[in-house]
Amino acid sequence: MYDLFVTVVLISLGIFIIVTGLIAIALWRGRSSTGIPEQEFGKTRSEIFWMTGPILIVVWIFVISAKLVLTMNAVPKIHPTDGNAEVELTVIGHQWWWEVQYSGSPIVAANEIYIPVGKKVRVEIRSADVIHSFWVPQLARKMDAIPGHPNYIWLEANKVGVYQGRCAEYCGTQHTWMKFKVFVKSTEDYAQWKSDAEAAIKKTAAAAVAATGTDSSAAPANTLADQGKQLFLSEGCVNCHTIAGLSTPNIGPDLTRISQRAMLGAGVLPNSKENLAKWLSDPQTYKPGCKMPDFKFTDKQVDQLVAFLESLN
Ligand code: HEC
Ligand SMILES: [Cu+2]
Repeated sequence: MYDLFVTVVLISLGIFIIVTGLIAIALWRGRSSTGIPEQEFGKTRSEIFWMTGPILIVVWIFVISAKLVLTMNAVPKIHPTDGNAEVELTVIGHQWWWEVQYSGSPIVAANEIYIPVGKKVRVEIRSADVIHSFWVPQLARKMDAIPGHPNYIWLEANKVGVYQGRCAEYCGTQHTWMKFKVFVKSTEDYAQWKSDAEAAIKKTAAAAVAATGTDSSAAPANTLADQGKQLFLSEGCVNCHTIAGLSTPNIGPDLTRISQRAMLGAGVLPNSKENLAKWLSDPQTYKPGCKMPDFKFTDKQVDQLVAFLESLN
């Protein structure tokens, strides 16, 4: 895209210089004339030249642009067998956050994408509600997230770092706060991150299964985290949020590894214990109109929920 951009700019610059140059020459030559200079009519050869020249240039720009668009669109719709994609992701736009699923892995993240450097990442883009647009300006072009119609895009970063992404299609009140980050890691760091995440999810799921094995009604919820877990189950959080082994919906972000998240609310607050408490005590203050209701929790209940969510990692 950059090469095409530079080519087109150079062509335009050349035309600009020729045209303004000719005008400057004409002005210079006619500077002392009074009255109307002699006019020339019907020079067939130069008319053909000045007609076909620009047409050929436009056709040439069309051909090089079309070629690029066709190669850019060539993202396989089914699982590629040529080993082209090293990582496959499904990104789902929700009002107003992003769900990120890793193919062949239980990892489900929210508003964060981890990818290895220098690898082609195939991203399937979906929407859970309205039209959104997935955009990481430094890594790829925009791609719309359309309900019922998956789109595909390549993501590839050649430098380790953190890249800002956002929704690029107005999708309702909190469109502005539908941000995400792409963490580009070295191959080793990425592998480490992936195995840590998978191990943590397994651990949380196993702990949840073990807990339902015992009679939880008889066992008193003695730690703050246990009390938080009871609240999580009784207050309806389980109807919207997944926690491995505990619940499965995706109305809201997966909370299995919420303690590891960089930001809350798709960018509105940096993640910390204090900010998690603020969010839980009233999400509507920090992200007005967002799809998580204000539960009007007491400070104690908020502490319990924070202790529970922070205990998952
Ligand atoms: C009606 C569905 C719904 C219910 C019920 C609900 N949430 Fe949410 N929650 C959401 C949505 C949607 C978001 C994402 C908001 C956004 O960023 O726009 C969210 C965000 C969050 C976040 C921030 C996650 C992140 O990565 O930014 C936390 C933490 C959270 N909810 C915890 C809870 C807890 C604890 C409960 C129960 C007391 C709960 N939620 C109940 C829908 C719900
Ligand atoms: Cu949007």
